[in-house]
Amino acid sequence: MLTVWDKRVWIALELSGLDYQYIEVDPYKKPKELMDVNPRGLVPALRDGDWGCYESTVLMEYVDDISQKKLLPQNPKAKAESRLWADHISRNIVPNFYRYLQAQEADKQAEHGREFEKQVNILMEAADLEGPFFTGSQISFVDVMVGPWILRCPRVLQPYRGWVPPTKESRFGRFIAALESEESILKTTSGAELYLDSYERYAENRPNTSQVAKAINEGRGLP
Ligand SMILES: N[C@@H](CCC(=O)N[C@@H](CS)C(=O)NCC(=O)O)C(=O)O
Repeated sequence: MLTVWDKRVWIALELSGLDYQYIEVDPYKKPKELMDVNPRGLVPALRDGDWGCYESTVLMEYVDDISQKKLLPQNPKAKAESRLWADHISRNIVPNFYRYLQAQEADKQAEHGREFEKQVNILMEAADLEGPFFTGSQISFVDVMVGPWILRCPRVLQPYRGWVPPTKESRFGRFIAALESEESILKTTSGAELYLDSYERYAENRPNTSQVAKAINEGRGLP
């Protein structure tokens, strides 16, 4: 039985058809069950029997390795490209999401908002033209890597930062609609109130919020 903490790996497991259990933990409180698997105290973390591991991309690839239903393309070149875009998400999209949300001055919010939009557009320009998902009509690795962050645009960035949704017909608009109607994503998405509540501390850039908030405030990437 696999035990998982956090969204992206949860979606991957949901799509894999493997037997698993999801455990909701508050990563800010660093419960022992999380620390036992990840001494850094961050989610995602996963336990498989008496073995445990952590780091989003590592776990996403582990789930793909042990699953019959693959999220990564099997062609080595296409697989490398998916990994390349997963790296873009971790390196550019996610940190800019936090920079945009944690910025307190209007000019900084505008600047980081533009940067976030630019990084999302770079991903969209690399996507299959028809889509609606990144590599075509089916959800795959890159969609799961970025999906939870895209869902946070209308749920978190719009109320807190005035993020403006794209038109429905645009490539990004069609991508959002596809993610919003994908069963594995819907099943793992919390209600609107919980999003607002969880991200309020970031939107106000409260001191001692988290390791993530601290790293962003210090101009570093994600921990
Ligand atoms: N490099 C790590 C970063 C993980 C990460 O930032 N996790 C956040 C939630 S999305 C967390 O656990 N935050 C708690 C904290 O910052 O103290 C990964 O990709 O797995």
